Amino acid sequence: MVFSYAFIVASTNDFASQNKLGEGGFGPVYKGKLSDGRDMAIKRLSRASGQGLVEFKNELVLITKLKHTNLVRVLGCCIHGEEKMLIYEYMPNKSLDFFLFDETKKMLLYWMKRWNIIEGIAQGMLYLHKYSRMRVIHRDLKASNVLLDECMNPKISDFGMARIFKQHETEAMTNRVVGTYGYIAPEYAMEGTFSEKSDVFSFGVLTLEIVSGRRNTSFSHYDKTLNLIGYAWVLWLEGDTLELEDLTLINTHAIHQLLRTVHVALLCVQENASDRPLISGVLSMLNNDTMTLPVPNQPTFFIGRTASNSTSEERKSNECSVNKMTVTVMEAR
Ligand SMILES: *[C@@H]1O[C@H](CO)[C@@H](O)[C@H](O)[C@H]1NC(C)=O
Ligand SMILES: *[C@@H]1O[C@H](CO)[C@@H](O)[C@H](O)[C@H]1NC(C)=O
Ligand SMILES: *[C@@H]1O[C@H](CO)[C@@H](O)[C@H](O)[C@H]1NC(C)=O
Ligand SMILES: CC(=O)N[C@H]1CO[C@H](CO)[C@@H](O)[C@@H]1O
Ligand SMILES: CC(=O)N[C@H]1CO[C@H](CO)[C@@H](O)[C@@H]1O
Repeated sequence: MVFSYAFIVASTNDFASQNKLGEGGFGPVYKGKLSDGRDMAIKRLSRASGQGLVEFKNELVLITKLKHTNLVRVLGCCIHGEEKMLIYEYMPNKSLDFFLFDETKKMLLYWMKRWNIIEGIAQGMLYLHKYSRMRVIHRDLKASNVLLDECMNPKISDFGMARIFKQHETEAMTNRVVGTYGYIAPEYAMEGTFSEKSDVFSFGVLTLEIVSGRRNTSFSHYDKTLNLIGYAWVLWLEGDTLELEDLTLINTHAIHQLLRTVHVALLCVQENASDRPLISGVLSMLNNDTMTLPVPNQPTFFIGRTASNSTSEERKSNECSVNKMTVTVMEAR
C-alpha cells in the first residue's frame, strides 16, 4: 500500500520530535496513526546514509512477501521526491535491546520470557531460511532488530540488508560486508562469505546476550578484551554456565533448559561454519530435551572495542575484526 506524503506528515505532526520512536539502521523511526485509528511506525530513510534506494526497494519487495508471526509486518511505503519511508505495524514494546540491556527493565524478562523470545527468533529465522517461498539471509540479526509486541513476542525487523538466495545457492560473496560488528560471523567479516550459517552465528551471539542480559561488548570478568562469546565459552569449560544468567529466581527445569540454550548458542558461534547447525537443527536441539548435543569447538573470540582512551596501537588491533585468543584461565579448571 502506498501512503501519501501529506498523510504521513499530518499523522506524525510533521515528524515532531515527540513522535520519534528511535533511530534505526538507516534513519529515524516515527509513530503515527492509520486512518482506522491503529498505530503505525514510520521508518524515514536518511538521505545521508547513502544507502537509500537499493536497500529500500530490497526491503520493500522482500518484506511484503514475508508473513510470519515472528516477523514484523510492513503495511506500505511512501515515496516523496528524495524521501523514502517504510510503514510498519507498530510494536508497543520497542526492541529487545531496550529491555535486555537496562538494569531495571531487564527484570521484566524472566527466564521463560527470554526462552520464548529465543525460540520465537529461531522460528522467524527458520521461516526466512526455509519456509518462505524464497530463501532469505537476513545478515543483520541483532537485539535492536528484534521488536516486541504487546505480549513480548519477538518480531524480526529490518530487512534492508537481507539477500534472497536461489534454491540451489548455499553461500554468496560480497565485497561490501554489511551487518553489525560483534554479530557478524568470522568468514563473513574476513572473506565476505555469507550463508544461512552466518545468520546462525548472529543468532548464537544474540542468544548469549538474551541469556546473560549483557551486550556482546567487552567484559571485565577475566580480561577486559574478552567479549561475551569468550566469556560464555570460558564459563562453559569451567562448568560454570549458570554464572551467565543474571536472574536468581529460576527452577530446576529452567536451569536445565538454560544450560541447554547456552550449549546450543555455543554450537552456533563455532568458528568453522560447517560445524554450526542449521536453524532447523537449532530448533530441534532447543525443543527436544532428550537429544544429545555435540560438544562445541572453541569459538573465535572477537576483541571488543575498548574505551576511547586506548592507544592507537590497541585501537588498530581492535579494528581488525577477528582475533584468536589463548584463554589462560582454562588452566584453572
Ligand atoms: C571446516 O570443517 C570442514 C568439515 O569438517 C572441513 O572440511 C574444513 O576443512 C574446515 N575448515 C577449516 C577452515 O577448518
Ligand atoms: C528427540 O530426540 C531423540 C533423540 O535424538 C529422538 O529419538 C526423538 O525422536 C526426538 N523427539 C522429537 C519429538 O523429535
Ligand atoms: C581509561 O578510562 C577508564 C574509564 O573510562 C579508566 O578507568 C582507565 O584508567 C583509563 N585508562 C587510561 C590508560 O587512561
Ligand atoms: C513489559 C512491558 O512493558 N509490557 C508492555 C507491552 O505493551 C503493552 C501494550 O502497550 C503494555 O500493556 C505492557 O505493559
Ligand atoms: C565488541 C562488539 O562486538 N560490539 C558490538 C555489539 O553489538 C552492538 C550492537 O548491539 C554493536 O554496536 C557493537 O559494536
